[in-house]
Amino acid sequence: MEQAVLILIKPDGLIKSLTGNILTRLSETKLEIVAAKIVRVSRELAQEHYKHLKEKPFFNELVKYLQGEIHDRKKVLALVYWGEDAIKKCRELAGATNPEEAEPTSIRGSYGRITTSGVYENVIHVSSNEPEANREIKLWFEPGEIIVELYPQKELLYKEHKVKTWA
Ligand code: FUP
Repeated sequence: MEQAVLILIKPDGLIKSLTGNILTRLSETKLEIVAAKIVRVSRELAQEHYKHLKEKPFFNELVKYLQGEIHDRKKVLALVYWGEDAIKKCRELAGATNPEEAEPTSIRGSYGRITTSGVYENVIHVSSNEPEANREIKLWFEPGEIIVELYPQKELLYKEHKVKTWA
């Protein structure tokens, strides 16, 4: 079954210069990259992304982590991969959520760590299932930023809507 998956290379992945290694590992899947961008993560975006963990004691730390406040690297690399069994393939490569339980050769097993405050810094996010991938991809990307039509779209005519253009 062909499906899409959201991948985030989180601030710890970026500050540790792991982007190349992670993309190389992901290329083993032979999936197609259909969207990619660097994002400055707002508090609202981080909270919405991790809303299923809102009640957890580590939620605030987790939001700060995704925003890059812990690593002084305030950005993440967001990508959408597309193809056969994309979620399963990428989650296998990523490894378990807890870096200590992750397969040592997986991305999180190789590069993740647990901080003294107990947050898993696991360098990469991978959507956990199709409904979550759908929700997350729509949260992080606009339709025009993805080169294929993953989900139904509509066109709206915005009047007097301020946009930035090159001067
Ligand atoms: P995953 O789908 O593997 O990203 O796992 P979750 O959505 O359950 O967790 C999201 C993030 O919360 C993880 F990347 C790390 C963090 N987390 C912790 O820090 N401690 C926990 O006990 C569980 C998750």
